[in-house]
Amino acid sequence: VKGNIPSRDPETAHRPVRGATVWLTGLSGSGKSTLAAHLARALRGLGCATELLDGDQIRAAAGAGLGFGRADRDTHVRRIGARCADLMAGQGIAIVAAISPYRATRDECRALVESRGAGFIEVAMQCPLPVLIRRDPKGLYKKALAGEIKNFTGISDPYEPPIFPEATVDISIESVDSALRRLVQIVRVKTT
Ligand code: ADX
Repeated sequence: VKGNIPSRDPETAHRPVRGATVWLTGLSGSGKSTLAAHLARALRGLGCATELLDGDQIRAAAGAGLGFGRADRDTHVRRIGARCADLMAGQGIAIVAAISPYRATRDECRALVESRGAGFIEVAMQCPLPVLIRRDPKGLYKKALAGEIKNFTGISDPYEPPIFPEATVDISIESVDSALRRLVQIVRVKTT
């Protein structure tokens, strides 16, 4: 990302004076990817240079290298954090959608991004587990509960929620549009 693409409308143009990372963390199916994609589109519309980093897609693109044990998840999450930090040099906005289950590893990423003078907006995606199990669009919870997938986050592997997230979103009680509006506002505040 090289600088920001200015919007043509000065009323809506939002040129960040510093970068920010919006880090969506939460269980599989909690709405991270959907909200991240909407947020990326909204911020680009406001003239912000925005990069979307989706854990699922990065894993697929990087090949079959990393699994779901703690060490591999940490390596994966640290790589994402390093990419975010790089993007902060150009006042970019990085949007991350990754389970990123370990608090200490997320905090490392926060420290790295903040050390570049950029903002870190941790968003706790907090859909209740029974709702995730009922919806289960990929059928993964069913398999995990049957023991067919080992180390599945929230079922047979830990998830450590943020203690002081900048925002909390529960898509079982809030529309994507409403959450999106809140997040855009937080990004505005954190980048000016
Ligand atoms: S992270 O824990 O390393 O941050 P990431 O967000 O990149 O996870 O990828 C999670 C996705 O991988 C889930 O949405 C799900 O589709 C898939 N997946 C496959 N196995 C597991 C597992 N054991 N635990 C969690 N997610 C899994």
